[in-house]
Amino acid sequence: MTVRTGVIGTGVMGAAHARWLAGSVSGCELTAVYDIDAGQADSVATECGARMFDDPVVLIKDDDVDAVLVASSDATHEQFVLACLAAGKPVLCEKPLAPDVAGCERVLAAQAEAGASLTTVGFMRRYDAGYLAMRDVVQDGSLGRPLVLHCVHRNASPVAAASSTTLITSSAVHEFDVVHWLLDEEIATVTVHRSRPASAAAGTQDPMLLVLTTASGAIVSAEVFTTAAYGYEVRCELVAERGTLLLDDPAPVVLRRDRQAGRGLPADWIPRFAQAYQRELQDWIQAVAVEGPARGATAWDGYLAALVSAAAVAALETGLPQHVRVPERPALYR
Ligand code: ISE
Repeated sequence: MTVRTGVIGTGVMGAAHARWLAGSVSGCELTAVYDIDAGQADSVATECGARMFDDPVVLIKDDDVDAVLVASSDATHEQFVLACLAAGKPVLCEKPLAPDVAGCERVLAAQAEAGASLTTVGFMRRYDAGYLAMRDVVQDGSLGRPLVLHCVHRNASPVAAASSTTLITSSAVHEFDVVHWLLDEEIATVTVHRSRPASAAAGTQDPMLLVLTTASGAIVSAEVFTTAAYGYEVRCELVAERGTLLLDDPAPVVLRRDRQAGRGLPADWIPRFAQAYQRELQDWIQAVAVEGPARGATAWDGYLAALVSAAAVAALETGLPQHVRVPERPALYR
């Protein structure tokens, strides 16, 4: 079966997804695109040979669309995921599933009603070779119990009109999912420490340092710095009982010139995670084709990340540690 896909939101991320679905992912075809900016949608539609829609809900219901990728602005994710669930269509939603906990709860309820796990959340780091290698070592237990995790998340510049809250719900949220997925446990508490803001921070709390503890007692430091100027960089180091694991910048080539040695850094996350994104898309398409459960992050994972985001926003506002209260997972919720 060829999966006919539609993309809602063709900004930087959505356009990249559209190109991959049209060009490098097998077993699928890009048939439809929509963007609030019709010119943007039109140019992606023309480039990728897809139909441009002027109504996202019409796109979702269209007979030539089997599955939908949502990459519109964060605040609109929930409404489009709900429309996909109402139409009984699988949906890959870019992170966050919704910026707030209530939105994720509505998605979980709609999915339970649909009676199928139709939602995948785009936490692409789960498909990155480096993070996967780290997870293998954590799982084989050879290093003993994880004790400390240090995460660094730096952007050259923030994506759109960023606020301190969106630095948490849109950027730090990757770290929340990584901690949960890598250590296979839930985050129990969050504290947010403020540095003095960078000159380019434009009124936001940038950088910030989040300290998390996990249910089993590991501790995590996560630096989020989105106006780092020099380039995009994600690092992660695990300290365990019998050794450490370091996910460093993966650029394979070291350039030596003028008495200096150095590795290039990408301008943003797309080159850094291009392979991971394409693996994520391939995996999703395969799951849709066989009507199997989605294998990436689930709606429940998106909900867990939103619970931590909400606690982090409260921690930032109050300056106090916050507990993350995770309710019992109802059997139907994935
Ligand atoms: C952006 O939306 C992403 O998804 C990137 O992966 C992340 O690194 C960046 O901070 C976000 O703003």
